[in-house]
Amino acid sequence: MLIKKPQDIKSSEITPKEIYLNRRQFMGAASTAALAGGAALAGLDIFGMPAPARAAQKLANVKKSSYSTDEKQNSFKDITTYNNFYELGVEKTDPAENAKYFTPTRPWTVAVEGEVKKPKTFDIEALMKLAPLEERVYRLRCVEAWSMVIPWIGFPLSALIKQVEPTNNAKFIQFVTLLDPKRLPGQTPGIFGNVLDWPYTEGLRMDEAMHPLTILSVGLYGEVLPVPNGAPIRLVVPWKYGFKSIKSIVKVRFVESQPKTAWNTMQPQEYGFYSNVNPEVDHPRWSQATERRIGEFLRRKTLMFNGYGDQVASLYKGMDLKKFY
Ligand SMILES: Nc1nc2c(c(=O)[nH]1)N[C@H]1C(S)=C(S)[C@@H](COP(=O)(O)O)O[C@H]1N2
Ligand SMILES: [Mo]
Repeated sequence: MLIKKPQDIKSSEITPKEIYLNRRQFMGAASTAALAGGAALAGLDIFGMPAPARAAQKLANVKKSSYSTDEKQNSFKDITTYNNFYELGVEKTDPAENAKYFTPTRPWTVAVEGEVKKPKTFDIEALMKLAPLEERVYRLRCVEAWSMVIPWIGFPLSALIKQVEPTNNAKFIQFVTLLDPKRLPGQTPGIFGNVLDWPYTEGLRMDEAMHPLTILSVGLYGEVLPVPNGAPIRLVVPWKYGFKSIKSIVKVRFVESQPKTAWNTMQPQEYGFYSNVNPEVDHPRWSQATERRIGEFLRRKTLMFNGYGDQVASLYKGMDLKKFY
């Protein structure tokens, strides 16, 4: 019997067959989208300038954070060309290749609504001034058993939460990615067999959302957030599997009961709501005991809560983490 090592698992085996998209179909949808949108064909970048003329947009006044790891950081190239962003294709290199269809990502707004006293739609530029921007060098552990170290730039999600004043009924927060099949061709009906229920959604319990490690990221490596990483704003929750860290957010909804999330809706027995990194709870189809750090040869042991246990274990005291995976 052939026993596959985790590094040999192809994304086509991890991804349910139904959503493993046909590249030709995707490209067909993408070029239709480009014709409709025009921007990609015109070669415009995120700020509407011709792409070749643009120097990377640097973010000023970014302070260092004591929450950062001093582990070796992955390269900008690794971080921006090895991605999961199914709206732009399922192969790791697809989001970088197809970023042009989603460009420009400004203007952009995020609607904050639901169980809050002060619902408000924030412009991306206002969000970036809500709190001092910090560099947070975090480990990211994907459920596919690989990991990276990424120097995010962002601010605590708690800063946004405080602005809108949640009511006593707010127990969870749901996050929603932009739905726009013209710019995110992976959302084109039929292409993914409609298995992932677009738009991509994720959720956190209120105490997880308020935790100081939880950030909204608007940049990395000193620059505005690249498209493959979820421009212009995405969630980062470092002790949970990567899929919790939802990209290109347009809606933040405060709710009373545990919200629907995209992966949990598709495969509840494989992707729980909590999705805490836990080497003791294997994915039904592969082990979570070890991981491959992108750029390294030897595998490492996966750490409980991705190594953030000292900071977050208390959030789950008394919970059976085999049941609430
Ligand atoms: N909207 C959206 N968000 C998403 C995904 C996606 O497909 N769509 N993939 C998730 C997964 S599986 C991972 S591992 C991380 C990857 O983040 P990165 O590409 O910035 O490393 O994004 C998460 N956020
Ligand atoms: Mo992932």
